[in-house]
Amino acid sequence: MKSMRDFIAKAEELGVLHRIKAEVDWNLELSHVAKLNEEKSGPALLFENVKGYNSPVITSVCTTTERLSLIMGMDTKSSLVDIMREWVEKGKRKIPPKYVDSKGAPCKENILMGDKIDLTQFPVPKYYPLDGGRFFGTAHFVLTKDPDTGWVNLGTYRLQMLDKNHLGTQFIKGKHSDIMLKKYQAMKKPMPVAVVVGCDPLLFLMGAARVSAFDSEYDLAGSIRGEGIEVVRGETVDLPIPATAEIVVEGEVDADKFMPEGPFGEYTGYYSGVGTDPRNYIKVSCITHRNNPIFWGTTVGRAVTDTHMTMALTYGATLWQQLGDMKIPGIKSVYCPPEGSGRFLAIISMKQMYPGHVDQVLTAAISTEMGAYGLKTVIVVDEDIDAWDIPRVMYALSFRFQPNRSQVIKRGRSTPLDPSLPLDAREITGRLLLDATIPYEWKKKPIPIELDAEMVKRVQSRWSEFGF
Ligand SMILES: Cc1cc2nc3c(=O)[nH]c(=O)nc-3n(C[C@H](O)[C@H](O)[C@H](O)COP(=O)(O)O)c2cc1C
Ligand SMILES: [Mn+2]
Repeated sequence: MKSMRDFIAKAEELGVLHRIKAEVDWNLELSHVAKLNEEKSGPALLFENVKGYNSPVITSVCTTTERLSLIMGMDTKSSLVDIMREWVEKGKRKIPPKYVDSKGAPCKENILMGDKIDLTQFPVPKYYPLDGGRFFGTAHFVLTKDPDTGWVNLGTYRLQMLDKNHLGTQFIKGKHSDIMLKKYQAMKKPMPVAVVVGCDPLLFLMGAARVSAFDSEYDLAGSIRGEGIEVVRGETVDLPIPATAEIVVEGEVDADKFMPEGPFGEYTGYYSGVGTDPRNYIKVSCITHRNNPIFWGTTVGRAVTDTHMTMALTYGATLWQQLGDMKIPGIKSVYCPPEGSGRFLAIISMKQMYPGHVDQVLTAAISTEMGAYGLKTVIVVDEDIDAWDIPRVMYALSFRFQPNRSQVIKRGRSTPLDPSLPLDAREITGRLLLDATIPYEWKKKPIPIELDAEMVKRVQSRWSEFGF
């Protein structure tokens, strides 16, 4: 799979893509169709007739594990944990992107500069009634380059369409684009960026993943695909752009310039703030797009829908990957439930091998790049329980967890989107570390009740005699 068009063809073959031919308004109607469809785990939607526009919009691409597996190139019966395991395995090597001839690259079919730049030519949705405007960037990523090392980053940070050549950004403090922007600021230079909307869907997953600092998400994507992602240079920025991208917006961000942005109906199920906030913005220098470009959006908003399934995979997989990078033995599985958008709650199943091993895993989890930012609760269970098996996790919290002994509260960096904190004090969060295991060092452990194996066999052989 190399492009959004490849995804559409495969999803259609599988019967998990639905084309909507009726006219739909970009203003609330489109997002509401998508959201209601996603609440029922419905198909990907291709809106072919958006009011006032000639080009289509796709939504609901990542809503089900079936489609996430399709994107990952896996058996479509795979579970979220299977997909994460594959991600972690593939993440052990890196395949960098490869430059291809930009002549004939689909993303260069139309090149618009100067007066021709007009973001409103695309059917950009307005998602929720109280949103500050239309959001150009939801299922997209922003490409930036570290001015010192050349590290290329892909990050999904919402983008509001402010007018025909400005996009409002929200690079949360400490995100990789923010780290890079501060370097450009110190050099008194604007930061070149490229925004990609519509592409191989794997690249959007990469944008939404907490891949560690200094690592390029492109290299992981290449490893998952088994070959380098094909890229071309931008027209006005020296950044590697996926050759098959549907829409590319090039421009620059000046760290010292601001425009009002927001609010937006975020994945927490609440608005990101009240009213607008002054934020940095992208000043557009060039737009390139394919013929009949496919605009891509995700509905964000209240869980569980498309964005939450995306983040359950991308945040869960990167937490697992980063624990792996620490080379801690015994980690069996990691699960970050989509109900918490994959980012506030993590469950880790492990085989204990020495005293204090659970404490090591609990504190390691909140020290990873993923966990150090906003993760609020970590639960560790023994290896006989799968991290994703919520009823068994509840069992462990009831029968193995002991608040007297195994509950630790720490402090750490929060997301400004966390609605459990007051709007004006969202920098720091508490973290709860729950050890729901049977202590390794106990000489006498609780004796589990087992059924008598012979009796089970006998009863099973007589089962029908009992009138079942
Ligand atoms: C739909 C969607 C919207 C997001 N919006 C933002 C945003 O506005 N700002 C932000 O900092 N992160 C946002 N995120 C989370 C980032 O994509 C995520 O933290 C990612 O790791 C950022 O890339 P980086 O680690 O390379 O900085 C969003 C994620 C998704 C899936
Ligand atoms: Mn990154």
